[in-house]
Amino acid sequence: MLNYLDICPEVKDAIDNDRPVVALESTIISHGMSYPENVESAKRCEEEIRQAGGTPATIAIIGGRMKVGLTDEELNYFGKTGLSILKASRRDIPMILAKKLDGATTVATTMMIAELAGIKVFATGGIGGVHRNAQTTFDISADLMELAQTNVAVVCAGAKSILDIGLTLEYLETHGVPVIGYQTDDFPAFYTRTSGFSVDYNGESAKVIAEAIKVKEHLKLVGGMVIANPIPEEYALEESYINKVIDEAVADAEAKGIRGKEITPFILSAILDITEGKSLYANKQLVYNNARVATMIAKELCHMS
Ligand code: PSU
Ligand code: MN
Repeated sequence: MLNYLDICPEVKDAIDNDRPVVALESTIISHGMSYPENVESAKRCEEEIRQAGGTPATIAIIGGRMKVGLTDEELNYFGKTGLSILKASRRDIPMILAKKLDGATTVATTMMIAELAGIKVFATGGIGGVHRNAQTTFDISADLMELAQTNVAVVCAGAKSILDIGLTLEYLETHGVPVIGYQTDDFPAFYTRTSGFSVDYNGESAKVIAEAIKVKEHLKLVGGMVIANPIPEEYALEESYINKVIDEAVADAEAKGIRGKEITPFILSAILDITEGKSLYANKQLVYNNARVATMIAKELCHMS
């Protein structure tokens, strides 16, 4: 296994000495934003984690190696190469590694690689989920299966309403994945602080969330955890406005017959186009906020046995 995994010295040192480490994904860099904004925002995420007292570990696949912690050069390469890097979900790993290709890790593969490296907390924007009309398309993100089997806590701003949020929460319940709100009773919908659905539990502090992660570990309960951290009020978008934009983007994908792994990136970029940057600003701010909360949780975890 270690033969495919490169953990950068700074991250390795932090893991070995039980200092807080937070994983970050790379699909958001190569498929979620364009260059050079994607690199700037990836660096700012790392900076937020450092300032909060943690070590960032951006995860990606480069030349068939699973990288945990990227150099500035690697991050730049990833941002510049952008969309021509393969979006790598769990099923893509064997061929990408065998062919020594590059891969942008989704929530699913970032969790998988974080677990291999011994990292317990991961910050991202939004998780994938059950798509609208999954009854007929069967389109359910591999992120959810990963949450069912991989022991990493994912701090996110909920899920975008490009998905069927109700069905996504049902799926997580079936698979025994705890869904915890960070200082909220509502499950957030990425751009907005509420979605009309509740979370199972309100985690009032990073400490109580870290305690829940520890309990899970002690009892050997397999699987991840969703920590839903709402976008800060000042950056939230107006609900009726963004919902209309999302409906339009989903309809566009349907009309063009977009399928499979292309759907999520297509809809995300359609939203960016329609909102002319407004959604991008909110997106960045909520990821920084998730990076800060993830670091607080990772710090608490380090103090527990
Ligand atoms: N949802 C977002 N932003 C994202 C993604 C999803 O709001 O950037 C990305 C993440 O990397 C996520 C992936 O893991 O898309 C899910 O893709 P799919 O639906 O094809 O599983
Ligand atoms: Mn899908």
